[in-house]
Parts: sequence; C-alpha cells; structure tokens
Amino acid sequence: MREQHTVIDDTPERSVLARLILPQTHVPEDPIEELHGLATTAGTQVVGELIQRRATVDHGTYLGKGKVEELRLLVEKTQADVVIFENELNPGQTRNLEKAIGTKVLDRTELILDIFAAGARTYESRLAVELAQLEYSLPRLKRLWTHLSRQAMGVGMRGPGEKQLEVDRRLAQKRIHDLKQELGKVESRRARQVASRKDAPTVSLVGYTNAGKSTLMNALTAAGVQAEDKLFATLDTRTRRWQLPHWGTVLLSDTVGFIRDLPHSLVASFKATLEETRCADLLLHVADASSPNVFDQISAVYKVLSELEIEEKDTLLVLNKIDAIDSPAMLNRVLDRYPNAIPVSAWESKGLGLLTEAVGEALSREFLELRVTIDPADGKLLSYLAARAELISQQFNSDSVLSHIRIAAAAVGPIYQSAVNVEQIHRGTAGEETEESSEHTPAINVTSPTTEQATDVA
Ligand SMILES: Nc1nc2c(ncn2[C@@H]2O[C@H](COP(=O)(O)OP(=O)(O)OP(=O)(O)O)[C@@H](O)[C@H]2O)c(=O)[nH]1
Ligand SMILES: [Mg+2]
Repeated sequence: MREQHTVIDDTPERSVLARLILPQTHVPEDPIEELHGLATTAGTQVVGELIQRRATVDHGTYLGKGKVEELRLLVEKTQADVVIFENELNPGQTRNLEKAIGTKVLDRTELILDIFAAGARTYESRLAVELAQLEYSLPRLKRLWTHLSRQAMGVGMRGPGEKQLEVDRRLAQKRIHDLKQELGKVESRRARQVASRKDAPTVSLVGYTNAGKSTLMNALTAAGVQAEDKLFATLDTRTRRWQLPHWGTVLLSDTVGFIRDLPHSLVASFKATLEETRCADLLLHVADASSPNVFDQISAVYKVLSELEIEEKDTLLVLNKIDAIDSPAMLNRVLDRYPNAIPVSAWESKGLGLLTEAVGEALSREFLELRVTIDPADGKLLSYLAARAELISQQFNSDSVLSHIRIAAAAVGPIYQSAVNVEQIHRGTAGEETEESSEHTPAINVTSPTTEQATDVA
C-alpha cells in the first residue's frame, strides 16, 4: 500500500495592505493601522503597505494605473500571497486587480467576514456569519450575472456560465431565506430565555473591538472569559453574576465588539447574539482611552447601536487602559468631552470601585426598592412580582405576604394598585437605609438570587 502524506502548510499567508484615500475622507493618524490589526487577526503576516491619495476612484482598478503597477512590484518583491484593500471593491475591480497583480485580492468586508467565520463557535453566531457572507456575495453574483447577460443578449445565446450563475443565485437566495427563518426562531427563543431569567437587573458591556470588555468582565466577576490582543476575540455573549457591594446581584454580559463601518449584513445578523444588550437595563460602554482614535471609536459604537435599533438607554462611558496613557493631557482631552466618563484600568484593576458605585447609582435611578404587603389571595400580584421583580426576600404569614423587592420604576403601577401596603426604601451611598426603615423579621422563604460569582447563566 502506498503511504499517504498530508502536507500541512502552516506558514502564514503573506499580505500586502492597500488603501485609497479620497479627498475629504476623515482618516485616523495611521490610516492603515486598523486594517493591519484585522489582517493579523485573520492570520496573515503583513509584509507591505501601499496608500494612494487620489481625487477619484478608477472604475476599472480602483487605484490609478501607475499605483496598480507599483502594487504589482511590491507584491513581487515581498512575495505576498494576498492583497487586502481597506476600501470596498466591486467584483469587476477585484477581478481586474487580481489579473493585473497576479494574486488574490480581498476587501475589508471580506476580511471581517472571514474573521467572524473562523471565530464563530455557537450555533447562532455560525448562522449569523453564514447569512452575512451570503448576503455580501449575492449582489456580487447578481452584478456579475447582469454583466454577462448583456454580453449574451442575442436570441438563444443564454450560455452555460450564465445558467450556472442563475442557479447559484437561486440557491443562495433559498439558503438566505432559510437562514433568516432559522435566525428568527433563534432570536425569539433567545428573547424568551433572556426574559425568563430576569431575576436581577442586567448590565451589558458594549464597545469597540479590543477596548478591553472581556478583561473588564474578568476583573469585575472573575469570569475567566477569553481576552486577547486581537480584534473580535469575543463573538458570543457570556453572562455572569456580579455582586455589587451594598446593592445586590446584577447580571453582567460581555458580547461581540463593534468596529467602524461594520458590514450592515453582519450587524443585522448578529441581533440574536445581542439580545442581552437589547434587554439590558444599563449599558457599560467600554472605550480604549489610550487609542489615538478613541473619539472615532466612541462614535462608531453609538452608530452601530442605533443601526441595531438598540433603544437609547442609560449608558455609562468607561475609559479603559488608563495605565497605557503616557500623558495626563490625553486623558483630560477625553474627560473634557465626556466629563461623566469613568477612567479605569481593567488590567491593573484600578478605578473599579468608582465604576461599581456608579453602576449601583445608575441602576438605583431606574429601580425602586420596596417592601410590599400583599393579600395572600392576590395570586395575580404575587405572580406579577415573581415575573417582574427581583425578590430580595418574601415572608408568608397567615393573613399577609411581606415581599422585599427591587423593581424597575416603570413597572410599579400594578403594585400600587392592588397591594395592601407599599413602603419605599431609600438608600445612602454606603447602602444604609436612610428613610422609612422598618423592623424586619428574618424571612422564612428567601428567594434572593445566589451570591455566587462567575456563574455562567447564559
Ligand atoms: N494596558 C492595558 N491593556 C488592556 C486593558 N484592558 C484590556 N487590555 C488589553 O487589551 C486587549 C484586548 O482586551 P479584550 O478584553 O480581549 O478586549 P475586548 O473588548 O473584549 O475585545 P474583543 O472581544 O476582541 O472585541 C488585550 O490584550 C488586553 O490585555 C487595560 O486596562 N490596560
Ligand atoms: Mg472580548
């Protein structure tokens, strides 16, 4: 029998990065740094960079003819396997560039989709990525098809190439339809799941990719989630219990990071994964204060949130990585614009006390702590509380039920309507009751959530 050898080539692909900058384009200090990060995350070794400033796009090859030749020589010299463009290319441009340069050509969107495809682990994120990839390629398939059909216009001239594309297009459309249906189901299942475990207020970490969300989650809850110096290290949502001193338990979620000009199809298809964020009572927007592009990154995150139709809600801006900031002036520049932001270093566990206090305070704005006396026969109110409130304790007596609860201010209406008595508890910053304190015998049936930290409740 002949021996079989499998050769695994694990040398990374060598990439050259390219970008065309049009007039009036707002570019960061280093216009190719982020693409560099993406290319590295995707597993390539960056061996060259080329930037052209030009008044217009060349319709055929995107870059001007001279620059294309320069790119070809650079690829030859660096022995690159792939050229990655910051700009979005149309299929014709990709084809022409590939022909002129003699290597594979990708654009930023394809690169991001590739990173997501490689990193997606859960069923829902895999579905989301596949949908985004198909939606990205379908119009390209279409455009290609239109272009071919114009060439083959004569009667009886429908060539096999065109037929194949038509078949591909139909298959892609069918798959997109199925994926959307399946994702819709996953989305509502997820929404039910998130709603059903609402036994505590929910806080969701959001932010630009690599800002330090997972590191902060670990620092706050000892969660042990993966944090890495790479873009899109996190693609799935993880939720942990977080004990806020003097406040109680909250559910803290870490989720996928955002990026400037995130492909729209990708944003849309990640809705199921972002269900926790949609339902959260409070958002912690983590920004990398040591990045020269921090302002752009903060606005990009707000933009994606609105694209996701995540309604505006209470948000605390957290300025992370202050340990990596060289000059105080830089931090002040950010604080001048966002005076309520909370500077922290997740890495060195600095500023976390203040952050915790701010979260407690923000949640208290939205939540009321009440002692409610209920008629034991009022099953409707009892089940309402079980579904909507966090039950800190509950005591069943023969003629009354005494519930100590925390509940969203917006949901107290039915309680005031049918409870026998309602007492509101006000707390000082140290957590002591400052008003309307009352003697409270220990509860018989304590149903407060577990105080265990770092429990995966996802
Ligand atoms: N110097 C410094 N580095 C930090 C800090 N917090 C996080 N980092 C580093 O920043 C990188 C990204 O951290 P992550 O926690 O993975 O960031 P993320 O926001 O979860 O990123 P994605 O999941 O990829 O979107 C890692 O190399 C961390 O070690 C910090 O406070 N200071
Ligand atoms: Mg992460």
